[in-house]
Amino acid sequence: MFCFQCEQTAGSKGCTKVGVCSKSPETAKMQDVLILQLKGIGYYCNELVNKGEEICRETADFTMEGCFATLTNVNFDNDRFLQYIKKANKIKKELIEKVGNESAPKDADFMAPETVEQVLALPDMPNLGVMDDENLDMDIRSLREMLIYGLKGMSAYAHHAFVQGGYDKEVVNGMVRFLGETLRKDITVEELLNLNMELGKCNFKCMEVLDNANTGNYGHPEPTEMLITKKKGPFIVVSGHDLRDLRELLEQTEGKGVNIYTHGEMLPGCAYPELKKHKYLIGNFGGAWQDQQKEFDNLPGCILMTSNCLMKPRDSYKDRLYTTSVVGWDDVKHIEYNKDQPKDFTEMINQALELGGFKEDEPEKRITVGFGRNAVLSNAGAIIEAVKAGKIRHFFLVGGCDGARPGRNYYTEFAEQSPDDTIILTLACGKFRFNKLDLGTVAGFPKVLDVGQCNDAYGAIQIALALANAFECDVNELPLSYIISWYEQKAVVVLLTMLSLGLKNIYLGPTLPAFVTPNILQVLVDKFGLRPVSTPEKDLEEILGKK
Ligand code: FS2
Ligand code: SF4
Repeated sequence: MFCFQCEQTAGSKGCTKVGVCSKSPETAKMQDVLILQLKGIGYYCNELVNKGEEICRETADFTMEGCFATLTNVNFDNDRFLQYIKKANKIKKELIEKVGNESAPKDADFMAPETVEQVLALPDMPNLGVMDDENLDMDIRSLREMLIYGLKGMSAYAHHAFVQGGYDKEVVNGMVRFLGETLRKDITVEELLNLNMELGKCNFKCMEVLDNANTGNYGHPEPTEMLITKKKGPFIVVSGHDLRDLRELLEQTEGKGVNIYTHGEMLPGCAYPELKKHKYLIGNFGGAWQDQQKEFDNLPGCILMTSNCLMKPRDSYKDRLYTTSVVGWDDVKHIEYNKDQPKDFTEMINQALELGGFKEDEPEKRITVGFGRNAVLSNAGAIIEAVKAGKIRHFFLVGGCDGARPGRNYYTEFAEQSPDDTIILTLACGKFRFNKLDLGTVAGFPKVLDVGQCNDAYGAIQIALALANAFECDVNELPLSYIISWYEQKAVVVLLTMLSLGLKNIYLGPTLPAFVTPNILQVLVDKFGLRPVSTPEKDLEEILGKK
């Protein structure tokens, strides 16, 4: 195996024996084969679009779901990957019959064998995996993989939008075109750079569609004081990003005496009016994803994983863990997706009741969440006044993924050391590094404004664009700096979106992606002023000293 798609990759170079995430070499191979299948499907779908025809909904759904399943910490189940591979063969066959195979690039028509053993026995071949061709220029490989990881990220956002009624043809057409382009052998560095920027723009659209689906279904998040301590009684912990799953579970637990806690990236779910109206959505349990094995150990309740980030389950809670949607782990109960019907959570609800839950209440503690774009921008007037009066000197967007590396203390220290007249906007699971610290208020606002999930990066960018409009300046002239932490591929595509919108001087950490070669890094530094984080002291001085 060879995988270097995420930040915790072995030795900051690549996982070659087994994933640091626990991905086995077998699962890595199943994923590589599926990705090769999807590249071909992308190519043929794009041919269909060029002929003026539409991609059918089933193929679009499958492309997003299959790609999402290969994202870090999502699906580790070889049998599930085999099902995806079989379906990919079927879809591809139909596409070839429709559009022909005359000018297709090599391997676009690759058909995979249909047993796990046969897939695992496939020999090395061009386009299969990252290190498919030892003669490939490393900068081309770097940008090709960046494009593929960006596509994995966008597929996640698209999937979340699709299941909530936010379907968009522009996003689907972009997805298949970019997938098909990764098969081209004559591609140049410049073309690949442009494709990555085009993907960033396409993802902005995708995130807009997702934002509309979320706010259209559940209303705009509103500032909400959320419980972060345990309450007595049976419970279910809901993790991941899928708000539709949260809603369906809330509807099915109505009147049953089961408390619902959000976990990880589901935390902002507590701030949507149509979700928080369910009074037994009582709070958030635990911290970021990398703490789950410790926090779920012997948990007297059930856990539902609706998307990333899933870690190898311990035996002490495996029997009360449930996956759904794209998520999968061998021998863990899986709740199927029903297209037009709600999912059936009965078994999990009954198990939660049997387990009995927490024995007593913990002393109460709350934090404030729910500063989505609407909540922040409805205060735009007061914010602008406070900036003009010198009460707010600077904004930092400290957002992105959390992870296990010790260097991630940078983000806690950055928040602690940021001066008292600065405000931190945050989103995604990186916020767990500082969202429970009492950092007080600035000009009447909480110092830390929680914009939401990584899925809400669209909202954060809208806030920046609206402020630039209000101050009548370029977005890069705002008193706003971006301090981004990355871990998986959604962060890759959000970064591409930010770059494609012209946002400059982004600080990226805790380490730079292993898939970015020194030459490509230099391009990103020269063109966009992208820079690695150093120490909070130095970076704060560099940012604020300049102002
Ligand atoms: Fe965090 Fe994990 Fe949000 Fe990422 S819960 S690192 O996949 O999606 O952010
Ligand atoms: Fe390694 Fe990350 Fe790939 Fe897992 S996803 S195998 S940890 S690079």
